[in-house]
Amino acid sequence: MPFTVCHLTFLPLYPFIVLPFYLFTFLPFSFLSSPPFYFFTFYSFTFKTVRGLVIKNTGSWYTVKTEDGQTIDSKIKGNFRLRGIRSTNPVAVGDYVVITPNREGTAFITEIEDRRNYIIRKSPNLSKQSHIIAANIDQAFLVVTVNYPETSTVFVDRFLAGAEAYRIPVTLVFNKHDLLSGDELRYQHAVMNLYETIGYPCVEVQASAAPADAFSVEKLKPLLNGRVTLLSGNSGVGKSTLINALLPHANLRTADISDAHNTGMHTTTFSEMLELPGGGYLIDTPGIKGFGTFDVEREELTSYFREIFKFSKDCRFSNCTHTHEPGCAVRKAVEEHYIAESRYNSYLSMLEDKDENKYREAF
Ligand SMILES: Nc1nc2c(ncn2[C@@H]2O[C@H](COP(=O)(O)OP(=O)(O)O)[C@@H](O)[C@H]2O)c(=O)[nH]1
Ligand SMILES: [Mg+2]
Ligand SMILES: [Zn+2]
Repeated sequence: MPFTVCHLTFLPLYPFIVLPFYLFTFLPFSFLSSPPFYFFTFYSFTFKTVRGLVIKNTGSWYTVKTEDGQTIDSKIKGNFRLRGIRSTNPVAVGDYVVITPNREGTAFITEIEDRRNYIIRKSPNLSKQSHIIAANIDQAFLVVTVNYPETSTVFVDRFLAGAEAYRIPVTLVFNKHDLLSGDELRYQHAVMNLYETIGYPCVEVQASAAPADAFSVEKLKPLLNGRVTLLSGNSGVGKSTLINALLPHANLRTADISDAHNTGMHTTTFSEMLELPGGGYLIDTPGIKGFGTFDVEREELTSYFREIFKFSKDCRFSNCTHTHEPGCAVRKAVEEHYIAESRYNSYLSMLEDKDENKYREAF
C-alpha cells in the first residue's frame, strides 16, 4: 500500500522527470505502467557504470575488461586532457577506467583512474605529442641473448636506465640457453653476475624448451603471477616464442600482429595486455625495446646507474659528470674494477647523447 501511495504521489511528475530517463532504458514500454519502473530507470541511468581494466588499444577503440570478467569495446567520451601530457592516446593499456555501457553492447569511457606509473614514447617528429605505451606497470622483463643475436650491454644499460627513471623493476631474461657454447655460457654467467651484483635479478631460459626442461619458461611463471609485466627485447631474441610458451592459447595472434606492427614508429597505436593463466598480464607492445626518450639533467643520469650513483657520493663536486673532473670517485672505481667498464661506457654513451641533444632517437 505505501508503495502505491508513493507511486501515485509522483504520478504528475512522470512526463517531466521519469519519462526522459525511461527512454534510455531497455525496458518495454508496457513496463511504464508498472509502479516500480522508475527505480529501474534510475538504477540503469544513474548507477550503471562499471570499473574495468584497459587490455587492448586499437586506435580509437579500447577493450575494457570489467571486474566481472566481461570484455567490452569502448570509446572515449569527450576530450580527456591529462596533466600536461599531450598524448595521441589519452587512455592506454593498463589504465583502470570507468565505463558506461550502452544498448549496442559497447561503452563509453568516462573516467580514468590515477596512474601509478606510465611510460610514454615521444613522437619521432618534433611535435610535443607523445604516445602512452602502457600504464600501471609492475615490472619489466628484458629478454636478452648473449648470442643469436647478440644483445649489447649498451642496449641493456640504456633499458635499465630508462626503467630506473620510471621506477620499474627489471628482470633480465637470458634466452636461448640451448644454443650457447661453453665459452658463451661462461660469458653469460659473468654478465649475469655483473647485473645481479648491481641488483637486477637474472634468469636463464630456453623459450623453446618443453615444460619439464630445467630451462623452460616454467621458471618465469612464479615471477609473473598476479603482476603486470612489460616484455621487451631486441628483435629475434625470442619474445614471441616466450609468449606462446606462456600462453599456449594466445598463439600466432601475438607473434603475427606484433611483427606486422613492428615496422615503423607510426604504427604504434596498437598495444595489448595478455592475460596469464595464473593471473597477471603480459604487455606485448610491438616495437618497444626500451623506454626511449626521457628528459634528464646530466647529473640525474648518474642516478639511473645504481652502482655509479653509489660511488658518485664521494666525488669532489656534487655536479660531477664523471668524465674529466678532479677527485671523481666514479672514475677511480672504474679503474679499480668496482664499476664495470661496460657500464661506465654505457653511461658515457648516454651522456654523449645528451650533449649532442639527440635524446629523441628511437629505442
Ligand atoms: N634454439 C632456440 N631458438 C629459439 C629460442 N627462443 C626463440 N628461438 C627462435 O628464435 C627465433 C626468433 O624468435 P621470436 O620469438 O620470433 O623472437 P622475437 O623477435 O623476440 O619475437 C625463432 O626462430 C625462434 O624459434 C630458444 O630458446 N632456443
Ligand atoms: Mg616477435
Ligand atoms: Zn665523478
